[in-house]
Amino acid sequence: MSKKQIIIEPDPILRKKSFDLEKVDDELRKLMDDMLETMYAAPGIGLAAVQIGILKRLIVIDISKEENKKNPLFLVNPKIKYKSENTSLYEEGCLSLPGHFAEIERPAECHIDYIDYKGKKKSLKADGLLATCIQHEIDHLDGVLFIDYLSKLKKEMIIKKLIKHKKETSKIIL
Ligand code: K2U
Ligand code: ZN
Repeated sequence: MSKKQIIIEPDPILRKKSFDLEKVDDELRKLMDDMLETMYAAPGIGLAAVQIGILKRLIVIDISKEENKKNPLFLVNPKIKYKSENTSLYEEGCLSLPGHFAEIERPAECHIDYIDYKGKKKSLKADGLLATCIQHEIDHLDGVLFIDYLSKLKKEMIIKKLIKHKKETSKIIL
């Protein structure tokens, strides 16, 4: 397994739509393993393939808090089939927007169809943080970031700060 570089906003690839996968094979499972290792190391509770520069509709999630009770979810070609009317508020962050957090309102419950790590068709009903995380990650597959739900002013302020962050970190000579 290997950790991958996470792409930081602003970057045009984060605004592109990802493509469905044709099949789940060992090569894809290796990519899912690498994404999971990258996510745990960040650390994060979710990661979409586009965040490591791969335009495939592929997500890994693990909202378990305990270090020794990992419970990863591998979502291939996830499709939202239902979103509840009632909503919930969570403070969201994103590994592609380091250091920025905001309260985002989303449907409190969602149902998805997807293909799992072994290539089997599955369905999942999610609420709470899992529902929020699934919607956050599927947004990534459509080129949408959580800052898109903020006011123009707040979004532009965050992007300006990220441009400065990228300039400063790109100067660090290892
Ligand atoms: O897309 C990402 O970078 C994954 C986010 C997942 C997330 C989605 C919704 C709400 C919170 C997080 C990262 O894991 S950001 C790191 C993080 C972890 C736990 C709570 C908040 C932020
Ligand atoms: Zn994100």
